[in-house]
Amino acid sequence: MFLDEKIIELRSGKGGNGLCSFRREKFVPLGGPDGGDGGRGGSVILRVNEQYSTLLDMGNMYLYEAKSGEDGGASHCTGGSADDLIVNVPRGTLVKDEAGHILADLVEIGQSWVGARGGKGGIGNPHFTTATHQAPEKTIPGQAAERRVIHLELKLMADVGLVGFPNAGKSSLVNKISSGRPKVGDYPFTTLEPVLGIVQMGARSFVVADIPGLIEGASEGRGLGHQFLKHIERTHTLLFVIDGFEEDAYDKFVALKQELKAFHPKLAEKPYLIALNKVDIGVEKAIKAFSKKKEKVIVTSALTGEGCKELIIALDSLIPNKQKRTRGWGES
Ligand SMILES: Nc1nc2c(ncn2[C@@H]2O[C@H](COP(=O)(O)OP(=O)(O)OP(=O)(O)O)[C@@H](O)[C@H]2O)c(=O)[nH]1
Ligand SMILES: [Mg+2]
Repeated sequence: MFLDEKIIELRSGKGGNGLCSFRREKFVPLGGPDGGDGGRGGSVILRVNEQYSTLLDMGNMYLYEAKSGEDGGASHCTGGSADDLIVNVPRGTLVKDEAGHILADLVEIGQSWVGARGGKGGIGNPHFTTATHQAPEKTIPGQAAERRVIHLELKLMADVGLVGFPNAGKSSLVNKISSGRPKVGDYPFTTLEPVLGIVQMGARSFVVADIPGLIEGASEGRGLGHQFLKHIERTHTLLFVIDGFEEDAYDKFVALKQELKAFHPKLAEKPYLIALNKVDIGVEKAIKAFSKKKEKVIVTSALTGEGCKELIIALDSLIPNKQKRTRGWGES
């Protein structure tokens, strides 16, 4: 499952205390009570921000803490209230408590949810004055702060699905260009289930899905990859990862396309890019073979990072903006 997750702690501000105070003035023998009320503590509010597309956009802060309200002052001075702290989250964020109960499902742009409510301000002693009790010393302290640890979840739809034969370097590339950390191994079928990674490009991000290697006959159920072809059905763009060191690199590409088409003709119609990987060990023959067929390739090395930036830019330009913004809810 493509799930982006994050745990954060919210702490609201405590309310300011009400003050017990009496007016003291020269020549006024008995000043009345004049303690001010406390100010309100700040709340911590989660709000959907359309600029955010993944939880990664929130940065890596764990504790979100609003300020406390100020205590009341003498001469009926009410303490200042603290500002609410707004925590921006991407659209589609599901909020759960530590036990896994759903607290909020933030699906609309601008939708907000008070995660930790600021404490109410306390009450100063003048409020307790009665006909028979003119000099009360009673006050009410500010309300305590709230603290809550929450789990944020965002269902992601991968924008880019990586397809390739085993050992082509799909997982290595995902490690290099995204936040995903799939296992890499020098043997086929290292990747046994899809791994998601978020690629950050300036203020924007998109999601890549590493899937297990396909083999010929995958569309009929051979190997592992076929179970995951359905995942790439939902992705917008495909990235063919080809081991450029292999003699038959171009044939491998044709075979992959064939498998996709056999699984579902629509898969073969998706926009795609080709990463000719392992340039560090020589891919000249493969480059020639692809250019002969007028197939544009991006030459990469997941080992040295060569071509990876170019690959990110090219992938990003293929993903329409709409997809970037509407990702994250509805679909699972
Ligand atoms: N020289 C070189 N080796 C690479 C490169 N990319 C990957 N490799 C190596 O190729 C082997 C396979 O890499 P993986 O990333 O696990 O390949 P994969 O496509 O994910 O393989 P499966 O999960 O089995 O389908 C590993 O030994 C990597 O270190 C590259 O650009 N250059
Ligand atoms: Mg792999």
